[in-house]
Amino acid sequence: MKRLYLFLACAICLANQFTTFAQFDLSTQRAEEQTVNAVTGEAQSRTLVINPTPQSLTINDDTIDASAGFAINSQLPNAIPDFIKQNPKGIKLTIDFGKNQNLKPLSGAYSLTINQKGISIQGYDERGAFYGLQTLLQILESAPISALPSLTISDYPSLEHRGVVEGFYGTPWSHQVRLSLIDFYGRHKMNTYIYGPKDDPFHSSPNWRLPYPEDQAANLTELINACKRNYVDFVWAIHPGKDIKWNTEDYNNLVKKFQMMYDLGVRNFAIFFDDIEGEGTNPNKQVKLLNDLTDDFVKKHPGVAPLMVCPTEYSRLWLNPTDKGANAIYGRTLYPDIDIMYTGDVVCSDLTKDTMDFFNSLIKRPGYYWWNWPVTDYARNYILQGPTYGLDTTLTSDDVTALVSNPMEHGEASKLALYGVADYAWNIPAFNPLDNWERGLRELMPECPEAYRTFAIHSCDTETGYRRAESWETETFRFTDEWTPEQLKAIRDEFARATIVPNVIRQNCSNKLLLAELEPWLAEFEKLGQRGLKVCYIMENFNKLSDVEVFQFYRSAIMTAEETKAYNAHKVGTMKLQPFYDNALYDLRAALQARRQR
Ligand code: 14T
Repeated sequence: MKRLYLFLACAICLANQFTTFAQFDLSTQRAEEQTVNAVTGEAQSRTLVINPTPQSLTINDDTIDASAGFAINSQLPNAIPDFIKQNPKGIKLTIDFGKNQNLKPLSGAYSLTINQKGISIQGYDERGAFYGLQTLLQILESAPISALPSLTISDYPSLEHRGVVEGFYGTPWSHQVRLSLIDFYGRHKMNTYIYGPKDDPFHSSPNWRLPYPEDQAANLTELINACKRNYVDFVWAIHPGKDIKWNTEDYNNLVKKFQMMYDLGVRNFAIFFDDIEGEGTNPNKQVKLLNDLTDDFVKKHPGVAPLMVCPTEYSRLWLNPTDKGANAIYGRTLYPDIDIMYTGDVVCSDLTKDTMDFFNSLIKRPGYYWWNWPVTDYARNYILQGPTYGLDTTLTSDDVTALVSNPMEHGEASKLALYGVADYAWNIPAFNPLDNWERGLRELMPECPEAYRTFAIHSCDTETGYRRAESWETETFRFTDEWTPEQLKAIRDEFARATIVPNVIRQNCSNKLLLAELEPWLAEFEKLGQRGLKVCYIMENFNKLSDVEVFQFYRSAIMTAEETKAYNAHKVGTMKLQPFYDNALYDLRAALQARRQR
């Protein structure tokens, strides 16, 4: 609970207002007005759907008939998916890497050409060839096989590291969901999965010193292999700061744990010093630990990447901005190839140029952005299905070296947000939040994207913390306002849809894991639709109904104590729909009383 209060206070108040936790006062902070920025961008119509959006795509007039299959010559070690029909006499499909001099010298860069001579994928590296294949697979899904567009794509990532940090409090993802997410990362050219669930006791206290039990170790090995297949760096993070002692014994404990993880296949390591107090927060000790580990462990183990760190002062809210501050100490003394994570001006913040300039000047390198969205560990009664936005499209890799998103404990339901994270981090200048969201809805629920959209547009905001636009197509009004029958019809229709779409989703969505995660909120959405329809009916017919009739309908529209409790546990429509209902009830009651007194 303490954590929750701290979070709310942190997220709501302005940067630099406080220097220590002790000064937070939730009650005053909550009263502050929180700004809700509108979603930017707009839906585009396009024939090909490729996510992330390629940096350069030229579509020619002619088409290629590949219905006979492909004569494949691939240098990739992994098998080409079965649905690509092989035929030695078919269209030539060449996949190669490491030879094309014209590609950007960036891991993951590739070119893809489709023309009368066949299909050619050239990767800058193996990952690039894999990404070229992912693009081709998406083209094959969105174009008819007998008329593939002749085209040229030249593509590369905006940011070096793109992906996810499983870094939330709450139930860690299941093994099955993690595996499904790792395939999703590969498909959308995300190359980073940082494993750091706060509630894995072998990641944090009390058990960070101990080996994983055998079954969990076996699962981790499976995740590492899934990451390899998808060209994703599996980063194993440790969170030792709650009870670490700065002595030789604990240093050796850390080295021993790293060795155990190395033996399981880990080649990327991070140390998280967030959310701790006491001894562990000492920045000089933290730096010495990271530098020593680099010398004693990283450099002595072939294939291990430079370490990464999440500092204790990971947000501008409570960092010391002076020369003596922890981040300035990091900047001066931490080995320059160690990446330093940052959550921005507050704990859950927009990513802007100013945000990064400020941090980078302290740490003397481009920061590694930890985006606390769509994480809901501070507001677990919401499910976030809104557009990915709040990311500055003028940033480059000189400003920020990575974007990793900290998602919800609902892994499947986080994919919609990650669809946007992947798009932004790959191609920053082209990022179009609303268009990405429209495409994401189709990708994640192809069976009933419209129904998913109706649910999603009313499931975006958390009311506290990081505010997000919600229900932006819905216009609400008070019963006491001047309103037109058209206005009433529009909102009544929306409530009617809310009563219907949960069943459409239940009956059509083939991703049963996603459905199970959404279900508690679908149920509440359905009930919100039903009570919304009731108040609309009374509003519409108020003058025609007798006092007794109004009273009866009014009573039937009221939420029982149990209904309120259930709604509060799984909230939807908090920005427009539920307030419309609440206000309508309030106004109708007052109007009925006034009418009776006349
Ligand atoms: F490491 C960090 F970058 C970070 O964000 N740490 C935690 C993270 O595990 C959590 O998921 C996230 C969202 O709630 O925020 C951080 O947790 C907090 C944040 C607070 F402001 C814990 C206590 C706080 F007071």
